[in-house]
Amino acid sequence: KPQTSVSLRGLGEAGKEHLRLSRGDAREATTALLSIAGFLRHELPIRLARRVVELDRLPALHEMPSVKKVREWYARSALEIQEAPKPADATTERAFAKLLETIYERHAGVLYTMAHGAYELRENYEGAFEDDASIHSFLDSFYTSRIGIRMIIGQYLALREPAHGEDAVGLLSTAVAPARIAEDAALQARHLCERQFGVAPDVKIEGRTDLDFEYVPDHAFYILLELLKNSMRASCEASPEDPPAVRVVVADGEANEDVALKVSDEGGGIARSDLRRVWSYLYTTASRDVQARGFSGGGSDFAGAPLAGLGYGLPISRAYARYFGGDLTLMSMEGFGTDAFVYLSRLGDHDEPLP
Ligand code: W6P
Repeated sequence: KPQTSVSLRGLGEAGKEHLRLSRGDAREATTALLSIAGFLRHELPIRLARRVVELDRLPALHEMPSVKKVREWYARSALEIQEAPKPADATTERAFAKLLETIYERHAGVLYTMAHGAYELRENYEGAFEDDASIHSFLDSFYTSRIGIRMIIGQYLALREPAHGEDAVGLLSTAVAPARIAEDAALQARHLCERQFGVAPDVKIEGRTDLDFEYVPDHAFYILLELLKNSMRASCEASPEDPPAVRVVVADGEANEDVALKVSDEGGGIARSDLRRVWSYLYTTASRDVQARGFSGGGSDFAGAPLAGLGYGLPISRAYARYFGGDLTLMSMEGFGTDAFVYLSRLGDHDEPLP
């Protein structure tokens, strides 16, 4: 069956409608939730089942024990949602939300487990698939799909909870201030950096520091934290005594298309021929020990990861930016430093990409 796209605008409008109705009487609020729950009960088994089919068709990777485990999670979740009683009143709606909470948790470790699957692939095939374009494009679509699934489940579950502040619409916020998010991410990145290197570079935030727009703050935070961690690591490795400051510039054009962010470091840059590896899910610089354990932690995608993870942070950050129609690119000057450009779409009417 075909999947149905949602857009930032669509999510925002449905969410605001629900908030408006929940200020009225409880019956109307339930009606709004029932319509979202009904959409999810129809949509999620389709999205999940498609991933099962794709996982089954993958060369080599589908035999890895970790990948089989992930396949089983997807299959089981698809069936559980399909077999769940149709949300038709407050009681069945509550039960449906409980089920989705369980499923959201079950899939929390998908990235870690798939990264472990890539490690198993390397162990078994000695890098034979490192440049396999079909595996790369599969993983890109698979993680993009996962972002979409978690966005629509997360938005529904968040709408059922008391709002986090007056700008919140579920997981969305009508006033995401990139400069504030960059400040928060810089604080966390500096903390991680100090733990690893004993020092951390300053972060200077410039440009449209007053700007805010409707977006998903968690996504913006994930991307900025990832970029700042990379820049700080490079800066500390280039100059361990006195790492040069990292600069964040916030820009917003006349066309109102995107909010653009630039994260610049003077960490010595990367060779043009190494850029390819930065976007790879199969190539990693992490130690075998880190790989065998998988990512430390687990749980939320948005919790702080160590500075040297499994190398998934950048491609996943790009998938987050692209999910609502934005993008992420890197430009580097080897011998000097690296600029990362993030475009966050503010049009809101881009339909989510559905692999
Ligand atoms: C580097 C390598 C890198 C990747 C992503 C963002 C910033 C940087 N800086 O040296």
